[in-house]
Amino acid sequence: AYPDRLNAAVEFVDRHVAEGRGERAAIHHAGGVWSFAELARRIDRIAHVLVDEMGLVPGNRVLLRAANTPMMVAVYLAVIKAGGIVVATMPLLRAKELGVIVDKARISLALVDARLADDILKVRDGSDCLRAVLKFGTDAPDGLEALMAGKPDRFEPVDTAVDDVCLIAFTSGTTGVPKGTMHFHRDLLAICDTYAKHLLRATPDDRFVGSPPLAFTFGLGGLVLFPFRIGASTCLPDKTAPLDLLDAIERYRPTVIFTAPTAYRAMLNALPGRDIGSLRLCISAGEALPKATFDAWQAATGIVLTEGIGATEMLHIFIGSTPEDVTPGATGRPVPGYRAKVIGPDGAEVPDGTPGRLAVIGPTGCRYLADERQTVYVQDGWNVTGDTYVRDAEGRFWYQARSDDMIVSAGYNIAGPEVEGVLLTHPAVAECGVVGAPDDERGMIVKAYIVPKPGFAPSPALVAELQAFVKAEISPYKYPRAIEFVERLPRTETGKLQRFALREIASR
Ligand code: 3SK
Repeated sequence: AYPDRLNAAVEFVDRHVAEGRGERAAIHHAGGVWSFAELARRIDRIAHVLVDEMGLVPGNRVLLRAANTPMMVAVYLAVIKAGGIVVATMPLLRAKELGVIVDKARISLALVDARLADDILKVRDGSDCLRAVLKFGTDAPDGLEALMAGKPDRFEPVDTAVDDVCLIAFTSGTTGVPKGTMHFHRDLLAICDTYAKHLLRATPDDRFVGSPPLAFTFGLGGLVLFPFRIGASTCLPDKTAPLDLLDAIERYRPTVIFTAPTAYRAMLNALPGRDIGSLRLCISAGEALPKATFDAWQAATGIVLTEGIGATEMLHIFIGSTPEDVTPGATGRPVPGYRAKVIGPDGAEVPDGTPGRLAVIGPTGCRYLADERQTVYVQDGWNVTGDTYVRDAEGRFWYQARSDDMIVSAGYNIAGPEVEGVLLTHPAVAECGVVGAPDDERGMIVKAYIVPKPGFAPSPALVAELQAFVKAEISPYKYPRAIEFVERLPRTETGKLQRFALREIASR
């Protein structure tokens, strides 16, 4: 239970300063370290700029656009402290995509890293709601840093209600149609007091690092909210590609890492000679974790990867595991505070062992911004996800596929991710995506798109070898009847495989 009036920014930063922890490290970055006190001063000055110079009033929606930089953290929390609503956007988005978000969320103001300003300036010129764009990370006299210089160090937080919206997180999901999901001040605390408290069990001496963008709630939670809730620190290296993450681990000595299976696989290839001994907790989310990746990481590092499934709609992870309670291949159990069930097409719970749609209920939940998909996604308070799961008799949840990723071939139900998991254990396969391709005889056939590892040239012999490999590992009817070698796979800005894009290609 939280008080009725609460501003989340105060809980994540000011509380540490007020309780004597101001000098503790909050952010390690290429330029040094910001303490909680330093971060608080910056947040307050930015909040003054937002109100005094940009005319922010509580409830205004403010678009943010930056990579994972310390200033991105400061502007995020400043908007919330000033009673605004953050709409953080992925750095990779272009003007067309930003325009959709600006229009849908009725954005009034934007704070953007100067290096990423061009696209949003184009949007402002044609927008009927976006009235000001301010750049940061620049020496320009009209930039945010120059304006901050003349502002006081203290800003009185806006007296928000615990269930005022403070964040609209957009998800293009894996389907490509953006939806805005609204989250309250209390939701930001709730993910820390459920998932992070019970499954991460971090301490103030932990240091967090990872690759998900702060504009993705996976990154916001894992790299800002979870550490800051307990006065721990975060490391924000300039770059977060897998090899940069290895550099960051050697440089900052983090203890907790959040990233996706693809990044663990890429790090594994470059691991020999690197020192990642500071890590004690490795969290894999954003995509289902293939058992092959789990095994390879454990063999190479001795660390058990802990998996979680989350959703932008739920803000963060709602089923997960601890290193002590990992069953390889299973996602885990519902996070304390959440309940989960597997339902059939009629909405009724199916028996354990039967695949069905995953539904979840908890302290955070889906509230779409002006989107009729709300009634499909939320039924009787339960959030019905797009994932097919099986629950076992011990209450563990096992991922099968996105519900629309099940391939029905000659009457067999085949989960694309299962076939991907097998292919990934073959030495020639770096990445792969498995979808259904239309077929006159079987309705659908299993088709694999494969990025080969360096040194493995695509050839009919390699196709035959991979097919035989899958047949030997799992039921032969699941083997990919078609295999195509590609240079890269289509992924969302957050790195998720876009199987819908592969399906489109496969059906041409
Ligand atoms: O898996 C996801 O998509 C996700 C989304 C939001 C927050 C956390 C996670 C893992």
